[in-house]
Amino acid sequence: MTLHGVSIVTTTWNEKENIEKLIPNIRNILRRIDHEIIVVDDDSPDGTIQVARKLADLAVKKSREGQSKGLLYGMKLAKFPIIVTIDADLENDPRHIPELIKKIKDCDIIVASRAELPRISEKIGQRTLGKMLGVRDVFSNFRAFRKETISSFKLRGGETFGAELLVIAKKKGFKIGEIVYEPPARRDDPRIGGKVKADLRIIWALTKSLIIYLIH
Ligand SMILES: Nc1nc2c(ncn2[C@@H]2O[C@H](COP(=O)(O)OP(=O)(O)OP(=O)(O)O)[C@@H](O)[C@H]2O)c(=O)[nH]1
Ligand SMILES: [Mg+2]
Repeated sequence: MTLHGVSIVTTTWNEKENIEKLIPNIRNILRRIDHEIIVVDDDSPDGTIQVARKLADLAVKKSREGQSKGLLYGMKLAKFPIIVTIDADLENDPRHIPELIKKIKDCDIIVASRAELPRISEKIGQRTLGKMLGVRDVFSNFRAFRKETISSFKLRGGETFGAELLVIAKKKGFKIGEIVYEPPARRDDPRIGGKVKADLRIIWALTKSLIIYLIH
């Protein structure tokens, strides 16, 4: 089956400077592929939306609901049969997008997993939920989806940094594949909040995702 065209979805919270670099970079990598770029911004105080409106094909501003809900919101707006989700903060290198597009031909969802997970909470995620789902990086939101999977996603767990989407995918019997890439060095401190807080938020997200996986 030929899958023609790709919708790139990114969510933003104060990413004005980053999307100025990211969007032209994505367009360059996808210059021979039909594509659209969708930015879902939760009304960032730095004015990300103004930059997004200039550079993206579709820029949506809405109230703050977190990354997972933003991703799903953007994916529902996508017009092409393949959807790639990517973080806006330059931690996901768009040069891996062609590989994601290639691999989605044999799967429903492909996760671009980081070879090394920097946080202890992410490592715990790998050894628990990751084992159950068959991917090493359950919190990587650098992923490709077939568009027809999107209507199956209904988020109930609150913010799970994308893990709940994979849990639902597994429950629905979608075929989940993976590519593994060497990530750039992680910044010392999380972009939002401190290190301990970041770990605790991820552990909480993991707990909720495991409960959804085991109970529902
Ligand atoms: N729309 C929206 N996007 C968000 C929100 N929080 C984070 N994001 C975006 O989601 C992506 C990942 O967020 P990060 O804060 O970088 O999360 P992370 O990569 O796990 O953590 P860091 O180590 O700090 O980079 C980025 O593109 C953010 O701008 C939010 O509340 N709403
Ligand atoms: Mg980040």
